Amino acid sequence: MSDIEMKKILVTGATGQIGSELVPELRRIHGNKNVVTGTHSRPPLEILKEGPCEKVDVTDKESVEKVVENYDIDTIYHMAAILSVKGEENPWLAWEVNMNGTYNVLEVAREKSLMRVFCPSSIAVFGPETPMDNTPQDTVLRPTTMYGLSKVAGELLCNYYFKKFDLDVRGVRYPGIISNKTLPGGGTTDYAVEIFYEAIKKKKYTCFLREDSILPMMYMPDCIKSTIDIMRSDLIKLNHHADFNLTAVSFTPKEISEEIKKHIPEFTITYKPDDRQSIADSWPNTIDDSAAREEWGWTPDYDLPAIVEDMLRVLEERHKKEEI
Ligand code: AKB
Repeated sequence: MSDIEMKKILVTGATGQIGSELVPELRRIHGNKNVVTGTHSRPPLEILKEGPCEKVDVTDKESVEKVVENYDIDTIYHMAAILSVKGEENPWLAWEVNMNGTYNVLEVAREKSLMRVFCPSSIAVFGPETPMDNTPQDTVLRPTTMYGLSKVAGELLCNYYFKKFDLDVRGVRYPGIISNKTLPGGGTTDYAVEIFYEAIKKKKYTCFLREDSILPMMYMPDCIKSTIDIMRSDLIKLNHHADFNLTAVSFTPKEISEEIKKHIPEFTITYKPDDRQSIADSWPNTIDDSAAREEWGWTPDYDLPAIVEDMLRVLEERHKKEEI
């Protein structure tokens, strides 16, 4: 299927950190009216109101079905999920949204013979027994969080739907995503976003992870690029489907703080590790994403200095306008 044939898109979880930047980009490519913002609890940002907005609760299959029917949807980006920290606070909700929500989306896609579905996974699929450095594509998947186990099951389910029902489901294992429009909600990698807001507003930050806690990360423009590129790639070239390793850069809280200090010399950081540290400790340091590079041409554009420079530039402007 060429890009032009992808005409009617539904994005679930569209008001979240990634969804709120993915929708405008998809609308730029496909036209405002062809991309439906599926929102649940958070009200959509103004920009998301430039095209159709519908209430979609992925835990209620009928609510997904209704929008798919009414808008003649052929492609779903299923971004709704409960992340790692929120998932540990409320594992029952994480099960409901991540397991049953994904199952409902896949079932609607199968029943309505949709062309393509994007189901993101995460580095949370890995666990303490996984090799931590240059984590291989195909390796031990024994996570210790509800989020992680729901993502492993989600990947397996998506791959099952591809094999059993010929449903073209694709997905990547996102690392921590750094962005400046919508705050992430309830993740372990959230410190790498919060640190910028605090650096600009207060010139200091207390980090909930240890200074040497290294994690794989990515800037939002790379995240959006990867999401759209994998959906545009040729099915015939894909050996993997819903479980591509993906990364851009790995760094520690100390390293990002030192990079920030190059722009804001008075910035200080202190460390007060909490429960989130054990989640971070169970995730890889660095990721081998060669399968994504080989099968659909993945390459990131932003390294740590480029991320820090751009984040500070954008957030400084927003701070001057009193938006943050
Ligand atoms: C989280 O920290 O839970 C997420 C993720 C890595 O999937 N950002």
